[in-house]
Amino acid sequence: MADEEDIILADLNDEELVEQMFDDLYDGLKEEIEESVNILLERGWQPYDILTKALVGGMTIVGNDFRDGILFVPEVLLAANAMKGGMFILKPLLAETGAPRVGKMVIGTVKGDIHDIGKNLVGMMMEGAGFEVVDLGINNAVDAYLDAIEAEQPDILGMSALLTTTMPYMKVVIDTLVEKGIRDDYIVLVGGAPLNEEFGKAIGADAYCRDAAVAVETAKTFVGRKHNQLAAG
Ligand code: B1M
Repeated sequence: MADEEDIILADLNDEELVEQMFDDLYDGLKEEIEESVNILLERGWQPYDILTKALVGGMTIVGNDFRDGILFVPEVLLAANAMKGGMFILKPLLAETGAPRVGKMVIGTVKGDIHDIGKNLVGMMMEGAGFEVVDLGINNAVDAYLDAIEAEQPDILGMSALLTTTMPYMKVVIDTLVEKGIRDDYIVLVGGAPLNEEFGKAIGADAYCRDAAVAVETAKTFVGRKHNQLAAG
């Protein structure tokens, strides 16, 4: 059997290459991931398919082994870094639809939480769908969201949380919007692996988005509705 160094990525068929990408992501091999992304692009793969089938698919395996105590934080950081390398190549391609701006979103990961891969993916897909996206990064306290929505006047406020300990902070932000009497000025969308629809409803968000594709569809629906209401009013 060929050892790792003997593998020529371009010689693998699509299925083998995606399998190899799962392994390379697992091993945090950023350059190999970048090369494979470029190979799949050259073979005519859609950027969205590379993202979901190869990169997110590989990250799911990493996530499961992290959960089961097989991988630890340093390895997962390397895997995340490799994934970001791939996403960096895909980002301009996903955003390249040339669609007119359909709305604006401010998005950030909540206070205490430094997970940003899912949020970045949502931002990329939203940009690809024609939204203007203002990304606040990670670890955002309520004031960061308030300052950004005041300065940017977005249609949508998006929040991401990956920890069961940080997801309740979304309610702190929404409650503050209510206190200030500005809750209904924004469409509030929330997402992240530990959330669900029930949680979204319970904290007063407009919708919970299971993944980036759902986030785009939900955003379009709500922004369309808002524009119709404005036109009717
Ligand atoms: Co963390 N971590 N992590 N981690 N990490 C999880 C979340 C965990 C589930 C792993 C596990 O145990 N199985 C677990 C949480 C358990 C829990 O809360 N119940 C966990 C833990 C415990 C921790 C630490 C506490 C570990 C430690 O230090 N002991 C620590 C916390 C640090 C902190 O935040 N304060 C920690 C650290 C890290 C790393 C730094 C090593 C790294 C983050 C690197 C980075 O993001 N730059 C990391 C990673 C990578 C993960 C896993 C493995 C993968 C997350 C990911 O990127 N998924 C994760 C396991 C898992 O989720 N299975 C885990 C891929 C991404 C595309 O999916 O983020 O779900 P996701 O995003 C999706 C949807 O959720 C949705 O769309 C996205 C795209 O489809 N979505 C939105 C997300 N945000 C949205 C916002 C929206 C809409 C949709 O707004 C409109």
